[in-house]
Amino acid sequence: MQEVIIATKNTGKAKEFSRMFKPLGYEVKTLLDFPEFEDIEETGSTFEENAVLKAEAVSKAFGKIVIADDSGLMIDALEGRPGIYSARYAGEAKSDEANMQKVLAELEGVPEEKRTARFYCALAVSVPGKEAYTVSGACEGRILTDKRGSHGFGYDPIFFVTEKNKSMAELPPEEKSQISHRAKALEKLENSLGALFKGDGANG
Ligand code: ITT
Repeated sequence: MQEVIIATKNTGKAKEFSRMFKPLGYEVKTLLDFPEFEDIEETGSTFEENAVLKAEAVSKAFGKIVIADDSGLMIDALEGRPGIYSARYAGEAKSDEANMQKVLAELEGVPEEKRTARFYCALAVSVPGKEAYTVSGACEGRILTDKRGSHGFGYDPIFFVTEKNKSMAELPPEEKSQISHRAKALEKLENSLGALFKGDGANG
């Protein structure tokens, strides 16, 4: 199997990428396989900029093709927050539970029709010596008033997926991997993957 490196230390993302890349014939390696690799500062002001920063830092260090994911939750009633700050919304500790409680508290008293939100994912591809490029995907829904379901990670238990009529955390992993913001972004890369990795002996 061909190997693809994803520049992430997030275990939830790592699992989802492994699942999504398998049928495409790729084995996923992430920064969890290289724990000594230092955290990359996300200093960009958009998901796309941050994804490029992560992909380029890792592809430069390894000399290989690298894909990075920058993603988050955008809530209309909060003017798009937490957005690019989703991972650390309630503080540096990156606690999913604290992040969800903060969102639920901020939306207290906001009626259902005004709780609209979307997950957004930007994927950046960096090929050594070339300029990185990005694709993106989104998944529409609304914020629940309580947590539901036990699958997934991050804000999944409080995100109601309109097209599935279930919370994201109520969806089994194989279903989330078909409809998520991450899946939609990856779909846009699928056609170019073959050409991208062709002849890239260093990655295989
Ligand atoms: P890496 O930078 O190492 O990939 P990270 O968790 O810091 O890990 P981001 O900066 O892209 O990654 O932040 C993404 C956050 O957005 C993540 O921690 C979750 O809180 C949220 N998020 C993204 N995708 C999600 C999903 O599919 N389900 C639930 N929450 C998600």
